[in-house]
Amino acid sequence: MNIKTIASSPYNDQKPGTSGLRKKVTIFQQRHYLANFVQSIFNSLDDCQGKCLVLGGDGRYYNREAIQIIIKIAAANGFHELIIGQGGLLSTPAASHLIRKNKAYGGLILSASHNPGGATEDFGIKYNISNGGPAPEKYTEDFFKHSLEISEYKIAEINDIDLDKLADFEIEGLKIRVIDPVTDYAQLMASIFDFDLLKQSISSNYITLCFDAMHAITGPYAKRILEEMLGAPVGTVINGEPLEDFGGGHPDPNLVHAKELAQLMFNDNAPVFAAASDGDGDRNMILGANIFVTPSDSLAIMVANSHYIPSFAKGINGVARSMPTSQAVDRVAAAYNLPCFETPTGWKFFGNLLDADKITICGEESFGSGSNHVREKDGLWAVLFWLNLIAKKRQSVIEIVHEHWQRFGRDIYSRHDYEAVDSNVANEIFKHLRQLLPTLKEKIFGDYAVDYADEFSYQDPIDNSISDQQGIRIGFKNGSRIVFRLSGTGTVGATLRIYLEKFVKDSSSHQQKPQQALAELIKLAEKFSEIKQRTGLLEPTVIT
Ligand code: VG1
Ligand code: CO
Repeated sequence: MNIKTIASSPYNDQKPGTSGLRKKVTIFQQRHYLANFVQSIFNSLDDCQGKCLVLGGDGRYYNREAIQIIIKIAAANGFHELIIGQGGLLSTPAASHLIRKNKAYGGLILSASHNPGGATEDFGIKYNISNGGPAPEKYTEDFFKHSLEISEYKIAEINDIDLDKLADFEIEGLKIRVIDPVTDYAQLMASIFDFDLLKQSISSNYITLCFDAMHAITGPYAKRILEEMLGAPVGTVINGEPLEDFGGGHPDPNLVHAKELAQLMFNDNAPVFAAASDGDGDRNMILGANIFVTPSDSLAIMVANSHYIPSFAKGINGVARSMPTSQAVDRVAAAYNLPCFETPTGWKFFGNLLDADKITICGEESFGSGSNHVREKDGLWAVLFWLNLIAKKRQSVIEIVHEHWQRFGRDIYSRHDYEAVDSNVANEIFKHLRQLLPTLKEKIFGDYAVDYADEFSYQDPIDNSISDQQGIRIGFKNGSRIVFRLSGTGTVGATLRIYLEKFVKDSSSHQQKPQQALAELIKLAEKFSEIKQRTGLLEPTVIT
């Protein structure tokens, strides 16, 4: 194989965020930009000689071009085998599974997840390690370091490969397998859930459903699993064709961006169940007739009912949630005597706990949940979990949720995002909050007496690594919390997130509307952070 060495010089902005490197497509299209980053990853890893790499993405604009470039750089760096999803497609959880199943060295996943796609929108790339999970911080810091020092990259002089034909072939000693992106993942799902019961429940119309793939990666997965394997009527999956620009939409499954689905579910003719997933298939939004299940509640409910799912029937080891996720799951863990871990935002922090069998199920408030079956959050897994629960418990979504609140109380929850804020203003807001923290101790604001006010720092219980500055927390004696964080996935300016949570034990107050129930906390959040005042924004950009 002929290998060329191309001289290059560093870009200074290739620092991976919460989930890989995300930038505008136009940034990735700069000369040698993608090649530099990929070479930096390979330089940082131990020897790539003779190793296997999984490769695929969510199909967004620039996916195909990027894959062809990466194939050539991987070949030049000595990889011996490449496993690529047909059409260049792989959902994030499916890629994680393929890495594990094939004992690959790692994988490159091309996606900017829930960010919009298209020529002027976002692209992203993420490296996953051999456990199938996102590279932990010690890796991503090293990728960045290498990217600042890069002076050349290696590229093989081979032709573009045909990504559309399923095939196994060899190019001068390099094995390439273009595989069906869905088959292995679908088999994995069938091994976790009770597919016979689901088939019966769907064919008897006990469960009627709608799944919105938002023109992103889960279309082919959901069609195969829900329609072909489980027998749901054709048309159950809407927006099922992956498009390079996601049909102009924002592939973020929440009530704002999956509006069509929300309207369907708050209607007299609503089906029993509806769900949506994001750009790369790792998020989920769960809806029942006349109810939206917050992701934090969904996590708690899944844990509380996990024994109904065949693969968890023998029990689970423990649970984890990201820090800003509501404490609903903590209540379940306490009742079931399960260890419960609080990690920083981002799936990479669950990897060690899952590998060490400390936890079995984990999740985030940002529409993400998953288990030890892969090392990523998994949108369709959560959907199948809920369908399995409905079928087994013979209860509707609303009944399951209300029963849960009756038993454990309700953590009323909302997140307010302020997007595209000037980065200097955002940094000033955090500086101001840090200064405020020591003055808040023991202060009382109406019904809210401050219990603690700090900046979250995490020490990984397995490798003892420390991650500082993971969000500012103000906890109150009544269990309520306000958390402030800066997003690590945006591509324009800074995104400020405020997470609001109020615990209500008494079931007579469970039916409150979140924004009303949280009104006092929303006011306090502004009083502490001065976000509206300092940014000039009158309202959050997105409320979920
Ligand atoms: C957001 C979410 C976080 C999630 C991350 C990746 O990060 O808050 O919980 O893990 O996106 O999700 P941030 O830093 O913007 O708050 V996704 O579906 O990329 O893959
Ligand atoms: Co995602």
